[in-house]
Amino acid sequence: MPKTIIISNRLPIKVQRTEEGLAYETSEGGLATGLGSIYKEGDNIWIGWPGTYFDDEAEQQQVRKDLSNQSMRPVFLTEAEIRDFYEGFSNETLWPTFHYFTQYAIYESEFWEAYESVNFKFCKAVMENAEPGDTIWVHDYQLLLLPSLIRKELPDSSIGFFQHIPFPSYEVFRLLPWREQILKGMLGSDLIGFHTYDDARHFLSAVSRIVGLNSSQGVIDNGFRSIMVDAFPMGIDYEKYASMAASEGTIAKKEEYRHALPEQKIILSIDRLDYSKGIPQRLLAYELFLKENPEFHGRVTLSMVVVPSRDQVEQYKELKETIDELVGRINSSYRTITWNPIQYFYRSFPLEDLSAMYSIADIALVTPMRDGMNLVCKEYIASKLDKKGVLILSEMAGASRELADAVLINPNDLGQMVQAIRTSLLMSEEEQMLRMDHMQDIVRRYNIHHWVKIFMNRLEFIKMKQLSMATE
Ligand code: GDG
Repeated sequence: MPKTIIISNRLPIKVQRTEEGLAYETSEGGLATGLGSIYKEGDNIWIGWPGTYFDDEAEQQQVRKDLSNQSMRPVFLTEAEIRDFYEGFSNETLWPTFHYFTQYAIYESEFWEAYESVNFKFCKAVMENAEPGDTIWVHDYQLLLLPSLIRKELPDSSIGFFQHIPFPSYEVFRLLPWREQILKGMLGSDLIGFHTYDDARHFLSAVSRIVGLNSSQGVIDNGFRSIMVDAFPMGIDYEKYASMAASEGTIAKKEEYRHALPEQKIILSIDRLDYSKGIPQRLLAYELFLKENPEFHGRVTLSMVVVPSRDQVEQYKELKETIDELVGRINSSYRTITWNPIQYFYRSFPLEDLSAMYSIADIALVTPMRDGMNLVCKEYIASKLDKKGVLILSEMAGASRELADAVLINPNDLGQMVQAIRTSLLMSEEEQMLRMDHMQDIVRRYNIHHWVKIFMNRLEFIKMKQLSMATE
């Protein structure tokens, strides 16, 4: 019986060593939720790294055994692989290049060699589990070479690939010394998905100019197979966020927050620590807003959550310092005995707290310099049960293509961000509700389950078409 294999760098679970032994924490992320209905079914499996370094054979065996009961197969990475493949090529070469931060990109042949060898390692793990006829879905920029490695071993398998981060324009992509190998790696797929049409268009243009393969209506013919390239904007588990916002726990937390911030307009900002998210620019815009709008002093609070991420990498350490300094400067310049312009948290929160923050916020300020999609803004929309609240959203987030009723801004335009904050604070409730209603329709309809379904259906359609052409 053919099965489906999901592969991503990280498994939807985190394994940790504790004093009592190994502890398993399941991921609540959107991808894990959306694909949960697939990988837990029948013989289907999910292959990936469990997120912790294990060198002890007995410990690895234990992890293997524990995870196999949950339809997961671990790929163990060595310390050198974590450093060169994950922190190195994935996060210091591909991540900055694909987010247009080319000044941060490191082109290091040792990183590339590690990237190739870890992609081989993943391929080996796939081969230990796959059979002809299986459907394989590879995720994200850490595994760009994997589709063609699997194709060599299993020529007739059905392979889908989805990239969660942007695909840059040809002019930026071509800076990578390994651009051709990367594209050829991806072209092992039958279906290649991105969040937006622009990403898909950039990919097709890079394939045409670097590999010399042209496309017609998103389909590339490599002489052996047709490869379809399209946009599949990812959604969230809408019902989860909507029902959590109505839960007793969230309502109690919301009251607690309201009590702590009486009569304040709350502007919410939530991101992982990352230069792509535009956090310093957002702070500068808020500072300028306070300077130009003294009538709002004492009446507005920026509640800013920055979730620690990749803090071993130099640029992230520097970014953290920049944010700390800006928050310090703004708070010390404007605070009063009874008011703090910014509530700054450098940590992550349980989902219930997040839900209360989404529900209570008058404005969500989501202003990345680049973002594949951005799920935070969709979670905010789903949490707004009374439809009151405004979303300020960067044009550079994939989500802006769907959410035309947000107040859209260019994150490089400080003046426009300042104006957007003012407009949103003064927006009538009627207009807020009208805009929110439209956005909720979209986010509810194009949810994570819809996303998984249309991607898998398209992959199946392509395979059927290939089979029917082969028998003609
Ligand atoms: C990549 C792409 C694309 C945040 N703080 C806390 C917390 N979160 C959760 C949010 C949200 C997730 O983290 C962040 O998702 P994003 O989509 O905003 O951003 P990335 O992590 O950069 O994700 C992105 C995504 O992949 C999917 O394809 O949209 O463009 O960069 O779900 O809720 N969760 C908890 N506590 C926190 O403090 N529990």
